[in-house]
Amino acid sequence: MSDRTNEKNINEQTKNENLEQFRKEPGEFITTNEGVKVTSTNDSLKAGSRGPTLLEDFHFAEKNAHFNRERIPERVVHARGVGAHGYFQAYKSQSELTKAKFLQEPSVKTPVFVRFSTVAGFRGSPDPVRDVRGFAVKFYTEDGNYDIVGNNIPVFFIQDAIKFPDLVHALKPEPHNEMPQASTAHDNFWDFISLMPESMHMIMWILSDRTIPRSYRMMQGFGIHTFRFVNEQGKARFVKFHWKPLLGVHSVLWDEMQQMGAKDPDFHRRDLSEAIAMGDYPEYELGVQIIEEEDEFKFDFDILDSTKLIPEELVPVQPIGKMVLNRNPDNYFAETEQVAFQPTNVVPGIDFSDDPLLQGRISSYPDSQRHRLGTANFENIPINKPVCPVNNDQRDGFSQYNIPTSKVNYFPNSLGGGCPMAAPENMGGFTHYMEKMQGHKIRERSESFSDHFSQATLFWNSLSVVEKEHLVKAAQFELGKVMNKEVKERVVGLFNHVEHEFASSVAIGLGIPTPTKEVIPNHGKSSPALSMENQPKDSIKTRQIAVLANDGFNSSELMGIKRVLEAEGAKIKIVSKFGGMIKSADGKEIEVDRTLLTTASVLFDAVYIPGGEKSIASLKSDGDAIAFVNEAFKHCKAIAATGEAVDLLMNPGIKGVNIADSQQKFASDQGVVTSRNPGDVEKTAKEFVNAIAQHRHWMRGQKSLIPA
Ligand code: HDE
Repeated sequence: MSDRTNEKNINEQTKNENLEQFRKEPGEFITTNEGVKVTSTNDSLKAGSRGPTLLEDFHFAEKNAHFNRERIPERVVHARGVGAHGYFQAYKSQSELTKAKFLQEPSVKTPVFVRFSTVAGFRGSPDPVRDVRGFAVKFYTEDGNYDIVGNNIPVFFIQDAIKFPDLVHALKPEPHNEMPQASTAHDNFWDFISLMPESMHMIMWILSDRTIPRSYRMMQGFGIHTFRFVNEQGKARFVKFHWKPLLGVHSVLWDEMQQMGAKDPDFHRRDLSEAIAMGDYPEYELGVQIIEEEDEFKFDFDILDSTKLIPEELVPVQPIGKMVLNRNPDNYFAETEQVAFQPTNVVPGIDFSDDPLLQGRISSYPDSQRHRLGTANFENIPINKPVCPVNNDQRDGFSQYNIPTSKVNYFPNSLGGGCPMAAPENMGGFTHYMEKMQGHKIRERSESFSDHFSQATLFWNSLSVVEKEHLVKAAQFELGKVMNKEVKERVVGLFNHVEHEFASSVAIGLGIPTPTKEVIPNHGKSSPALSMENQPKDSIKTRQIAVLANDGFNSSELMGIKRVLEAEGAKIKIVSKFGGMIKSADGKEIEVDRTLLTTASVLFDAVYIPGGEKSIASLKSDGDAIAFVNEAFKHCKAIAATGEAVDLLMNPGIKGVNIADSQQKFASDQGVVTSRNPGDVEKTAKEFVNAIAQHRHWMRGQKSLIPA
């Protein structure tokens, strides 16, 4: 197999080919790790068939010893994740801003590996939880690996890396009983937060719907810190990174997310890997906010403070390229678990800023990888291996499996012809940006980091009415799980510095005294780009639509609606009482994808019920089917019914939908589309498409009469 690591022309396939030499098909016979064929792996070697096992059984000993070592420490945070391969392509050369090679040539597809994750839960915890999501991207560039290790929220809890261990201790399950799992709704977390006013901006984001995303394919990513771009002429500018998903930014309801966690704990990783397997490749645009060095101090916050964002209205996000995820990993452990992301990984043209949170991360990640992967040679692991040559004299240590052939392992040397030698900048050597430094050695925070509330208020002001309602409820939930009353009161006290009305609403839900007066007057500013409601909603591509049907369904209605939805890129799943095939009234058969027992409405974006007397009669008397529709309604999803199915929606068991008037003119503005007329299928389908594209009909959520 050729060693691609010495090739210069990097393209989308380079990393894949580079991995190919490590892929391993199962051979014909079982062997030991040393390659000796094994006659049986069912019985250990014994003294007589009922006798004790013999020490001599090297196959048994090896098999067990390997098994005993199959776990490595999980990531201390972001333990639960899912990975995908893909490529990145720049829209045009960014040479004006940076000399980073992967941002120069639009025809080049730079291979990438991405890992999405939750933060708090252990490796086996459910995906659907309220949590920040990690959004880590490794670019395998011709100048070495470059990583953007970001989150789906543009700010962070703390300003200085030295507080990170405290933050993580507080947010993880409490140490005495290791509860609760994958949740911050507990005393320790909120106790810490109540004493950390700098976390208030991030807390507003955490309590918003951003932390309950519909899909990894439908959430933004942010580099958070301010970095530097440096061009060929040595000119530097500050830069912030943004990933924007082309499918839009969408979240679900908290009640729904909790149920999803029980019905399918793997929901988000399944959603990602199934989409990729079906050729629906997730795409994200990379955008940058550029700040000239001379503008460093022109904002009313410090651009080195990671608890602040730069509103897009002040500095627009310029799209510079697109990432496409088009291949699932072959093996979870080898790739997704062993991948080692490090903000430390920069390439010429990209550099750090003095953000004290970023500065701390630079040394922390490699240290974490050495521990987790058990060796300083973790870059040898195939998924971490750069696609360009790696040359240095750091040779020995656990699991070195390159074979350095030169006898010279020091620099400077003459015996090895001086190689490998230092690369001057014009030969691609990384030169740290010559930032001018001055200052006293001091443990102190800059005064410019001291406003902890203005941007928290900005975020609140930017949300829609429904988003605000969700946020208040989330705060009532999280703090409602806190046992200590003083902690609750302290947090609400901090909320009162963000927004008086918000703090008062939370207090009412908690049954604690409402703050008596406003502490800081609301500045009234907002940033529309922060609200998910203002994100485009124009497509139903890859949306999962449940079709509820039993024997006797109306085939022309079902097929008519299905055809239109599929033409728009939606995915249809037939959900029925039993598996196998169901037969329409006119004798046509269709295969059932899921039964009411094995799925739930929380795993879908919308529900369609075709008519057909017999099918509807059986659905009407099926509690699971009724609950399916009720739940979809409660979770504000688009619902369509044709023919006799309109009667199903009128069924007294179906709460909410039949709030509509007796003319069966259902609240179509609320995403319920109905038609009894067989000639209307095309029109109904189009209305349904529009209703699904809205993602959710949130206003419906205000009606709380649905028992589901
Ligand atoms: Fe991380 N973080 N972090 N973090 N982080 C880790 O690295 C750390 C921070 C983020 O899919 C760890 O490999 C410190 C901010 C992601 O593999 C560890 C500080 C942001 C991932 C670590 C931060 C992140 C990690 C755990 C404060 C968003 C998962 C094991 C200075 C910009 C990457 C590991 C993946 C993982 C340390 C703060 C994002 C311990 C010290 C801010 C997406 O090294």
